[in-house]
Amino acid sequence: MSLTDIINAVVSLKKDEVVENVISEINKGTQVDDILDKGLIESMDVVGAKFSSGELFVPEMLMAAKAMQAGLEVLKPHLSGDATAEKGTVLIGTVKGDLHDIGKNLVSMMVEGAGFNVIDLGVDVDVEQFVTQAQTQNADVVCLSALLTTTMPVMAKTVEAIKEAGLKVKTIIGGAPVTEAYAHQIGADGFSDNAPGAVELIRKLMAA
Ligand code: B12
Repeated sequence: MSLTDIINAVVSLKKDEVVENVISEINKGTQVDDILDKGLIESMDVVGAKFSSGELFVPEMLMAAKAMQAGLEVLKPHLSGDATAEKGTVLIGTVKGDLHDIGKNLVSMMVEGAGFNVIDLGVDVDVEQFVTQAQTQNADVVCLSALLTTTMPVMAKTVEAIKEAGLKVKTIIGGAPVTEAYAHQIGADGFSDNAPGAVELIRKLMAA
């Protein structure tokens, strides 16, 4: 049994096997970060590559995502967290037109585990919703996620609308196609390509 078995189970769309393999790795004492990065997250890259090469189609990609998420649920209680007093309010969502939520959920879980009050707006969240919620919830940081190159411009629109509304909230962005340079270009306050990095970034912005 190894981390490759987790990847193979996700790619073969065998949800129960993914769960069993994750439990087995936890029991073996494998580092939780390795199970996450080299098992579950890596499996999504394999699925993405197979989708690009025409070996897998959307229904299979969805089933693979569900199998991966079942593994993630098992891992959730083991993900590092140092929750003490509430440290601030973080609003998170996947932007309008985009339904990908695995990465967003992972960021959400870790930020919550780090002691922040997380308000998850879900997927396909429009610009106005981000602005209104940031205002009414008195958010400290707004996290925008996008997985499609076609939905990245919605991040720019959201950041702009938040600034135009005169809100003091910080904005950070992420998702597979997003880069540091893009964050800079659209005037976001930060970028990270992973969930622990998002936590660090939020801590830094809150301390500034
Ligand atoms: C699973 C999946 C799906 C599932 C999503 C299920 C779900 N509940 O999320 C389904 C089947 C629904 C789907 C649909 C589509 N998909 Co899709 N999908 C994927 C896949 C295989 C995995 C994505 C994933 O979950 N990765 C794992 C997570 C953990 O990684 P992540 O999201 O990047 O998140 C990490 C970081 O980016 C960061 N992060 C994420 N968000 C944030 C936010 C902040 C603030 C911060 C700081 C950090 C951060 O931290 C996370 C943890 O480390 C990718 C391939 C890939 N390798 O990315 C394609 C992929 C993203 N999909 C793609 C496409 C084309 C589509 C469709 C258009 C297909 C179609 N023809 O219908 C539709 C679009 C639907 C829509 N409107 O959104 C393309 C996008 C191409 C592009 N350049 O835009 C990809 C890259 C596949 C490919 N190789 O072509 N997809």
